[in-house]
Amino acid sequence: MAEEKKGLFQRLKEGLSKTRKGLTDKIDQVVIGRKRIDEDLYDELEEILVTSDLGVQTSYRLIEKVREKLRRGESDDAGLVNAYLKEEILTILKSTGNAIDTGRGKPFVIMVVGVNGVGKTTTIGKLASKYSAEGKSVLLCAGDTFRAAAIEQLEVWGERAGCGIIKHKEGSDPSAVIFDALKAAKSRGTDILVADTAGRLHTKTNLMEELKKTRRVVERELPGAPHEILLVLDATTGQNAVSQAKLFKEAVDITGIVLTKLDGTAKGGVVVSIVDELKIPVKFIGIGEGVEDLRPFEPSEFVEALF
Ligand SMILES: Nc1nc2c(ncn2[C@@H]2O[C@H](COP(=O)(O)OP(=O)(O)OP(=O)(O)O)[C@@H](O)[C@H]2O)c(=O)[nH]1
Ligand SMILES: [Mg+2]
Repeated sequence: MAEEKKGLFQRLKEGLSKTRKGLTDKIDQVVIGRKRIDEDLYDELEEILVTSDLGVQTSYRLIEKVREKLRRGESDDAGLVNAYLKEEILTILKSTGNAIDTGRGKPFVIMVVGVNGVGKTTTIGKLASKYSAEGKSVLLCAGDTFRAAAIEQLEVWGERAGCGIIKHKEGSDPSAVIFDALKAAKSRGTDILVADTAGRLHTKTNLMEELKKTRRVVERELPGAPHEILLVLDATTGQNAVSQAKLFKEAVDITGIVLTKLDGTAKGGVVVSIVDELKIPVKFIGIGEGVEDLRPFEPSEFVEALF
């Protein structure tokens, strides 16, 4: 068990290596060998944070906190900067709850939304495998009726996870598919229903209306559902992820975020920015394309892997 845990942490560290190079390695470079703390140091730090996509506001707040702590300690040991930053980042990340309690409903309904290509279907596949492996019965809903390929893609993930799928033909109304999926989940006694949706630009009003409609159908057919509406964000898009989160929150009141592709970017700092600015919890992170590359977001583990 300890071995396995170490292996998973190693994977997380590897997945976050680009972010670490962009953030903590650079911080080390400006801190190490510096005898005194001066304004230049703070300026350089702020620039590193902003370029790692922590956002201007969050970066500023973090620097002010570090400054305050150093002042209070009356220390001018630059080596403390790293430790203080780590503490402050952890405080931000711990400020929201991250766990998903799937026991809150049966079927427990998770809707997965987001713009095109962020990793929605892949995340659903990974989730299905995770929950199946935990011994729960899972049903998938092929709510992306926009392309035939989207339905097939979800079927492949469903087979891999050994779970069922409810689908209609390409081009049909997504609300009708979710209606059928809910009915099937209820009659089969399914534990968890995960619904895919078509990728849509957060700025396209008609598509956001369609999403609202799908959500309303779920609410009407199963009071208390959807229990989670997860917004998938691609970490490589940096600060644009923050504006996507704002608009999806307004439209369907998302309950959490899955941040994917953290393995491919030095801009993973966007996690901190999202939690700090929007107070929306990050529930999972994606650190690769494989089925095992979805991790529950655990603030301490994340910060340990980063620093
Ligand atoms: N490196 C990496 N790639 C990922 C991750 N998650 C998803 N991908 C890749 O991102 C691409 C798009 O994934 P999809 O799951 O099809 O994205 P989607 O949001 O369903 O896309 P649409 O349905 O077209 O809107 C695929 O090539 C995935 O393998 C991740 O965490 N890391
Ligand atoms: Mg998809």
